[in-house]
Amino acid sequence: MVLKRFTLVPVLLMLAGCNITVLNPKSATGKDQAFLIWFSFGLMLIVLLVVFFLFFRFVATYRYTDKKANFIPEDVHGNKWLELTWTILPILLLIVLAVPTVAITYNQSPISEVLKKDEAVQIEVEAQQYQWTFTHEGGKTSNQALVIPEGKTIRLQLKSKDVIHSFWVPALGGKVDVMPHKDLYYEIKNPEVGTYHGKCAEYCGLEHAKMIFTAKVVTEEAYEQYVKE
Ligand SMILES: [Cu+2]
Repeated sequence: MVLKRFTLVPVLLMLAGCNITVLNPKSATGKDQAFLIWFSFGLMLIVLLVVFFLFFRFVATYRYTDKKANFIPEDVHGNKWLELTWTILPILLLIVLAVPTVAITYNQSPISEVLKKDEAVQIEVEAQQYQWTFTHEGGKTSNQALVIPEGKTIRLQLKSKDVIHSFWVPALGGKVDVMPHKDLYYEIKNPEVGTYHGKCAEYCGLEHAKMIFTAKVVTEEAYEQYVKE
């Protein structure tokens, strides 16, 4: 027990250095994901509090004392209401958790075909060992930076030249597997101006760690200019 308490210290110190951008989202897509994290965390916290409350109450109420040395509890055969409670409550909790999870997951899942024409800004993202190539509208390409306009729906056409990679910009959205022989379209909605880190989130070979890039969200005018340059 003592050992456990002390091993926790370096772990907490390590976490203190983490910049958890997933919890500081800068796009509608990222915000939905962060909402799911906090929502499930909140539900878990409620369960945890109830369990701990009951645990300590029972420990306090039913602890052994000299007075109870010869106490033999009454035999009971189940309790219909208690059993119904601990069956129905978890089912309700799971339903409450499932509704937003399914809605957001379906809403964000990548699609293999775009059927409708819309206003989305389309950018081709090609992954290969060990770099990304972003082809913006009008044919402008870059290996270092994905440049996108703020406040729009950005539709990324994800392609892989070789193995499975995973596209991830923690502050904006992802992770989405990038598959060879199968293009996927993934949308990032309503990004906010800023420069964010992007990476490959699927181990893809010896130099996988070098598969990083920057995602720059710029104003619409700056984007128009970047594409024309
Ligand atoms: Cu990769």
